[in-house]
Amino acid sequence: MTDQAEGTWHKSACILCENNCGIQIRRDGRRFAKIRGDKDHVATGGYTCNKALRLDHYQNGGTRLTTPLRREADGSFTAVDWDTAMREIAARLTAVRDTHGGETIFFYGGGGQGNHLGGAYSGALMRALGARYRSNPLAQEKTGEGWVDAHLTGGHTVGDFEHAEVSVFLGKNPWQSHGVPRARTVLKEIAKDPARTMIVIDPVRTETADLADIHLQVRPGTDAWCLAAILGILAAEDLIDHAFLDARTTQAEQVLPHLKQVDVARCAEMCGLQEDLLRTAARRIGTASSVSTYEDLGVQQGPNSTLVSYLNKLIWLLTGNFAKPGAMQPHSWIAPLARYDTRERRTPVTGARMPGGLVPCNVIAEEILTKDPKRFRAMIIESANPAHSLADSTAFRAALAALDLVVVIDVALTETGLLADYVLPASSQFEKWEATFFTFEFPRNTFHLRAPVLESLPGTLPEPEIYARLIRELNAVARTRLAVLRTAARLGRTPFKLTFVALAAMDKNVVPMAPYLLYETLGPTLPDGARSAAVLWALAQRVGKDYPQAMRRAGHANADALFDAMLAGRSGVTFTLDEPEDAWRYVPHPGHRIPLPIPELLDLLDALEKTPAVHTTDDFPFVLAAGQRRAFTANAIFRTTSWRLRDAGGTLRLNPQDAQRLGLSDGSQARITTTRGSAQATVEIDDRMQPGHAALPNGFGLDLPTEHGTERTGVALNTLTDLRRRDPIAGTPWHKHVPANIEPLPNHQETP
Ligand SMILES: Nc1nc2c(c(=O)[nH]1)N[C@H]1C(S)=C(S)[C@@H](COP(=O)(O)OP(=O)(O)OC[C@H]3O[C@@H](n4cnc5c(=O)[nH]c(N)nc54)[C@H](O)[C@@H]3O)O[C@H]1N2
Ligand SMILES: Nc1nc2c(c(=O)[nH]1)N[C@H]1C(S)=C(S)[C@@H](COP(=O)(O)OP(=O)(O)OC[C@H]3O[C@@H](n4cnc5c(=O)[nH]c(N)nc54)[C@H](O)[C@@H]3O)O[C@H]1N2
Ligand code: SF4
Ligand SMILES: [Mo]
Repeated sequence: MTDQAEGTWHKSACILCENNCGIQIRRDGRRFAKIRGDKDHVATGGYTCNKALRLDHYQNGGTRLTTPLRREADGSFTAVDWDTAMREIAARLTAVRDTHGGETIFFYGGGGQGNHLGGAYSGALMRALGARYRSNPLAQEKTGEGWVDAHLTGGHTVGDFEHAEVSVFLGKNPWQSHGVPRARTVLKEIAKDPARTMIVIDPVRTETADLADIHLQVRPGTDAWCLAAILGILAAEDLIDHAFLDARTTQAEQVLPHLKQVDVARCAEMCGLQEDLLRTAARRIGTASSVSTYEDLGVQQGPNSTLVSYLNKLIWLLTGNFAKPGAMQPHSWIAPLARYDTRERRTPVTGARMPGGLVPCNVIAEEILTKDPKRFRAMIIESANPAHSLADSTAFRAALAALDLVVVIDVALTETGLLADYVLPASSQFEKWEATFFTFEFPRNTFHLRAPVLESLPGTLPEPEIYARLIRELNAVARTRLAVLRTAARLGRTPFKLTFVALAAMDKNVVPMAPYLLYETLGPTLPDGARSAAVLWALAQRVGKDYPQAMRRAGHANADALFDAMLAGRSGVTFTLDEPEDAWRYVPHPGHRIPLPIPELLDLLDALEKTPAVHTTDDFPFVLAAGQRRAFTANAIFRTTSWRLRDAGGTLRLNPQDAQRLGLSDGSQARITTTRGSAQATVEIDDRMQPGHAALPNGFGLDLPTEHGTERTGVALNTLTDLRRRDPIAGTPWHKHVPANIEPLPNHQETP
């Protein structure tokens, strides 16, 4: 990164959503002068959306931290040096462990949309402390789906939308939120091909719905009835792939009777759709040569979410849409984002289920705000802003205040950092080696290790170094152990591997501490300062063990060759190449068959007739979708407002009828009130919304520093949400279904 490098294009990736499109950056000093797609990128081939071009606002937005901060008794922050911060934090964590037990130290985060490499080292710190509980944002969106997947196919699946004859988007707006790689290109291709059909299930006529052949514009929160109706029609009209069920699944006979009982007409009425339209959609799905579906926040953050995931998956399973081109596919992983285990772990205080081994985000505050001696006492938070992003900020903030110690690791001083005892400044995602584990592709699965684009901002450190320093302070690993591995690493990869395997056989701490051990021993031998990539060596070994043939087909003779390819591949590498039949090998159940019944969820399906579909009241008559993805939202990754070229304030979108009734017009101010709080927003009249439904964007309402204190633009959504509104199984929040009242602000009231 000398001056010579200024005129060159640096390869990296966008960090704003899970697609992590490959980009190239041209610098002017530390500024990102130009950004364009990387045509060589193995997964995205040059594609980007409008947001990647704004990444300079992340890198140089002006709110970066450059020194560790310590909270003093009077509540103020003092800048402290790294050695002091590390020594004091280690001492305070040790005190919590010695007094209350290591399991009262709780870890949250470990990565956002663009950075998972640092988080890969957090497990070693947890091990060193005896910490056992963790969570991250997946536990407020994807854990219900993961729980269902674990029962059915045994793991995560993705749709093959590039080839599917029928594509179904369920509570998902890929035009804006992506998730489907190269989403806009893929959606346009589907729309213009008369042989292919797009079905969108969404109460809002979204940009994706504009391209759809069939838009099932359900009433908000009634997807369970909509999907039950589709399954009822498939069963009644026998649009079921019996050959697939016989050969590839078990116990279908325990599921089908439940579906035959569904009262389709009543379900249609409940979700506000014409029965005929539901029949058209069901028949299209039931007769297609291939179907892929994508369920996302519109259903995962609403009522009956785990049931809806199950019904969604039954639709493609009963029609045989698994493990063939254009249909749903399992896939390999570089590292699984969560591990689902049928032995259910429970949280220590409230006994909540922990799908994926994660504490549901909505119970964290309840696990802390109690007198129970097993309550969490300390929290380490990395790459997340839970005081802003978790339901019920008021409760979560009270929980943070009740802890003995809160440590936040972030690039900026966030809403969560402001409540911490220590804030540790991380180098940005363009200043260090970085990667994500969003490796969801089949048959060609790819991984991208990014090299730094510029030097670390002085005073900041990459997360792997922060974790390593804390572990050194804790004296968690014997020096002799490190010395043996260091010597082996100097001798070469083969001696290193043999030594590592021998140590692991001797000492059960070696595997859990592996990221740290690798960082300290193999790390310094890696080229270009890629010490943080050391953990990938262990992940490559696992790829070689779990998917040996697929790895070799992708061109890697062995795990070490794959590791070297990851280190060298600036536009990413294909790490596994599967064949369609390999899909079945990913199904871990006996005979690689998919067991179809989930009794608990079949009970909920049967009970739908008596399940309330309306959660609004006279006091709170609107359904507020608190967190719509829009053209200029990107979680809370940018901490500037100027990155947005439109919708600078984050409008409240309302149907014209509602607006007229309330005397609101475009640009007027409205007050939004819920059981938990109230906020003010600018109204945007939008006939894409249905009456009674309102939407606010996510990612607004940050408290940004100004010359005179802080300033908040737009609504901090979770001042409005209630942590008790959550899924009974996965504990996931109802962000998309918040009963609310909306009224004009008196001083802005206009005559209708
Ligand atoms: N531009 C942008 N892209 C992003 C992000 C971002 O902040 N901005 N964030 C990223 C992240 S972290 C995620 S998880 C994804 C989320 O991506 P999405 O899930 O696609 O995003 P949302 O807009 O939250 O919700 C999707 C749709 O659900 C609909 N919906 C609301 N209520 C209901 C309902 O009751 N039933 C049904 N069927 N649909 C309903 C909404 O109208 C919306 O169109 O986006 C990622 N991509
Ligand atoms: N009401 C409501 N709430 C929601 C949602 C909603 O739709 N409605 N959406 C939910 C969803 S799906 C998600 S995924 C979450 C997201 O919410 P969070 O998990 O809190 O994550 P982000 O907003 O993506 O912010 C990530 C943090 O990482 C920091 N960061 C960026 N780069 C680095 C780095 O290199 N190192 C470190 N240490 N930190 C870094 C950023 O400054 C930021 O503070 O929000 C959830 N909350
Ligand atoms: S935000 Fe846009 S450019 Fe960035 S990764 Fe997602 S789709 Fe790609
Ligand atoms: Mo998310």
